Amino acid sequence: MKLLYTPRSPYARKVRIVAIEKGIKLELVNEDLVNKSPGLVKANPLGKIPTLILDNGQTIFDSPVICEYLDHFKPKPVLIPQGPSKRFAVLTLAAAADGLMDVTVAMFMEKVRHPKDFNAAFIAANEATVKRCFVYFDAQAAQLKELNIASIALASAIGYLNFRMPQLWSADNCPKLARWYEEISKRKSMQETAPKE
Ligand SMILES: N[C@@H](CCC(=O)N[C@@H](CS)C(=O)NCC(=O)O)C(=O)O
Repeated sequence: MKLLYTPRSPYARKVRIVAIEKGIKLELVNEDLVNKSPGLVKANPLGKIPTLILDNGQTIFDSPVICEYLDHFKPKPVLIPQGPSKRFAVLTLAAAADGLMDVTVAMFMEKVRHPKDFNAAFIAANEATVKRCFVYFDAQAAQLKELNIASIALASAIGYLNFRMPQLWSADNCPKLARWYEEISKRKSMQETAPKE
């Protein structure tokens, strides 16, 4: 299985952590997102990473679908619970973590595109969302103790925020979340996938 990715992407990091935790070997293909390769746009018309290419040529995207595929491909350890009440609680937390990635990427891209005259109201609204997310996740810290798709997605999202905008990460309003993040960051799968340019 080939994973088209970049070493910076929090979405791809989530997939890589899932694969490592399950002992699934992925062939990593580092993509250029400015000059997209024919292989990437052929596999995924959106030209986005992560995109998974199976050995039979079938392609799978986006990151939640790839994670679901990997959980199906190698069921142990279970990272997406089956029982409905737990499943939808975990998937909702994972969706919030994916949303935190979206907000952080959007702010970063706004500042890359307009370094001198970025939209300050847009940045302020998104920073407020980040702060609300910290409070939301702090209140759910007990749910994050289990390793599953929600804890993996959130660790990837906070890792990306720390990589791009470390000034926004503060334990002040989310002490339980900060302690949890420190602990999960010690995992081998987290250390092997730390974002880099
Ligand atoms: N919802 C998608 C988001 C993926 C995404 O936005 N990836 C970014 C890189 S972090 C990308 O491919 N950007 C290139 C582009 O949009 O042209 C997922 O979860 O996989």
